[in-house]
Amino acid sequence: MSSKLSEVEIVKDASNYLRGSIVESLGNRVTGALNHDDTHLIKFHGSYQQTDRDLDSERKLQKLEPLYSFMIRVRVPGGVASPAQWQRLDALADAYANGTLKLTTRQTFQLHGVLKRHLRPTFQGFNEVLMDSIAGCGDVNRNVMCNTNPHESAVHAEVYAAAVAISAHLTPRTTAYWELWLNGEQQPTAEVVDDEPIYGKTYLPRKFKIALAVPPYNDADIFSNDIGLIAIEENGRLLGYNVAVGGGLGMTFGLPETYPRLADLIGFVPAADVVDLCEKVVTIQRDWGNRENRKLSRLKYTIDRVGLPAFQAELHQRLGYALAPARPYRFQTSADAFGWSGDATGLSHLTLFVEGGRVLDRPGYTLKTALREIAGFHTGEFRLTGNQNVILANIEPAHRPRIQAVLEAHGIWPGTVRQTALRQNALACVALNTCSQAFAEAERYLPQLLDKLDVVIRAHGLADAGILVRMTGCPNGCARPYLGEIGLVGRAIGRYNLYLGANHTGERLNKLYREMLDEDGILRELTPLLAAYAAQREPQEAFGDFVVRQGYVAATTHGQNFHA
Ligand code: SRM
Ligand code: SF4
Repeated sequence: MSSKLSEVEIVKDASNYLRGSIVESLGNRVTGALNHDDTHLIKFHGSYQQTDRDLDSERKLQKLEPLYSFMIRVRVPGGVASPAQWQRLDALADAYANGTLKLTTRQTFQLHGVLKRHLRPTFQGFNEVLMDSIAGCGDVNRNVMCNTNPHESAVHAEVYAAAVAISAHLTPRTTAYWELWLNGEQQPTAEVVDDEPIYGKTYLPRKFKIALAVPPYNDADIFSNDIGLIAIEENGRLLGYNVAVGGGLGMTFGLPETYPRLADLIGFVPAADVVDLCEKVVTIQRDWGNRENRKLSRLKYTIDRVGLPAFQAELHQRLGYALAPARPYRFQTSADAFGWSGDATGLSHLTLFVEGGRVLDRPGYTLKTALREIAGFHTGEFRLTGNQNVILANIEPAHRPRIQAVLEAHGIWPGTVRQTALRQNALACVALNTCSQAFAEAERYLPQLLDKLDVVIRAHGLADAGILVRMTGCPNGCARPYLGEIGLVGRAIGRYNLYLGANHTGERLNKLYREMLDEDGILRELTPLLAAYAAQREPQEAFGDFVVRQGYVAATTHGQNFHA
């Protein structure tokens, strides 16, 4: 093998299909950590080794090793969980994690703070309710996202089924997960047949993401994915999907060759061929992606390196046909619609705002307990949105008043549906204290900043203006900040870059407006802009479009001019 390959490539190659020395790592009682190489491999099993960064320096002073624990990310295609699954995750969070459930920006659950010795019982707990965390993280296809309301129409249901089928088709075939986590102390098999027909033994060069949307809703933010699929329907019948490739948001400060990029629309695929289309794109990235520099290994860089026409030609060759031209479509919003809704079948749905996606109990606001109680009698599903919220879906008529009463008793109703639209649409990534990449706070800080921004918003009569605010603790982009009409990206503790001018539908990236702002600076910069927006906007004009029209920032037309 070439010595230029990145370290992770060498670890994958030697791992015996993701087994490595994980059994030995788990058996080592001297440390709460895994062997170094296993920290790469465990990602493919849906888990990250982390430390409690709030305690790192104190423990160092005391000459203790960092407080190691694990984040685990479940695989929930399309974000649909049964009440039994919700109850189980709720219980696992209490038994083995930090007592909270984190709803992520890719429609799934994370547990944080799981100690090494509790990994197996946690994985086993998932398994008992038919869940797993395979490919939650790692260089494989991740949780497949999809519009949140499959029961809105037959088309939604078909698109959700496609999300599940794509997820199943692209899930790694190795049996390592079952051996390591579900068979107790049993040693992994020594000999393994090559059972990764799609990925091969070194899997992909990098993470890979797929999302599907049914216009006019783009709540899955499909253009930030390696593959984005837009359902095209005619007279209530699903015809197929417009295909977009090469989206991804991560970048590194000081490295302009890294940039967020939205996926390019390359054609239309009939519904029956969508799984095969995804496989073919994945295999091109497997074969052509950069395996030397992980900063440049996402599909977006592969496409920009070879050129879109060359990529399309290869895809058409692997498919055996050329994609038809993309069909017309229109997105209206990438936000969630909060509160009650009903459908033709007489069932109701309730979209609840979950600040920062964190399901927890606070004094006077016991969301976690309320949702656990609801899971005890609800006969529909819990549907996670890509905006870190939850929909109680398919509620029987008799359960509607009961659910509302539970929410009132726990201080959730009506507060969470009557926030400013700014707060309801806001996204913040996890950041501190668990994320190793964070330069600044996000989830723990954004609510306080919003308290102050809400004052400005209300003063200008903008309480119902659903401006998209997105904050992250670093430039990796986990809360999709470059698709925020207001994007705040952490540079250092208490300091953020301010980006403006994405549109409201997830179809235009924003642009850097100011750097290294502290809280006063953020409020100082945003207050006059919000005042101008309130006074001078055109009817229906979104904030992101307004700041571009007024020339505060230039429109970003492609990832390659994001830094311009
Ligand atoms: Fe992310 C890495 C959290 C969605 C781009 N992301 C991480 C890690 C694992 C940090 C690390 O590498 O050590 C974070 C764990 C923090 C923690 O303590 O939980 C983390 N990412 C998250 C979540 C939980 C944010 C949230 O608050 O909801 C989201 C989990 C999604 C899921 O369920 O699978 C999450 N991450 C995203 C998204 C948004 C999306 O996919 O729609 C992005 C931008 C889109 C993209 O992939 O380009 C994203 N995460 C990244 C990157 C940058 C990737 C790149 O191409 O440069 C990293 C760093 C990396 O991969 O090296 C990263
Ligand atoms: Fe961590 Fe950065 Fe992702 Fe936030 S954006 S969760 S700080 S990697």
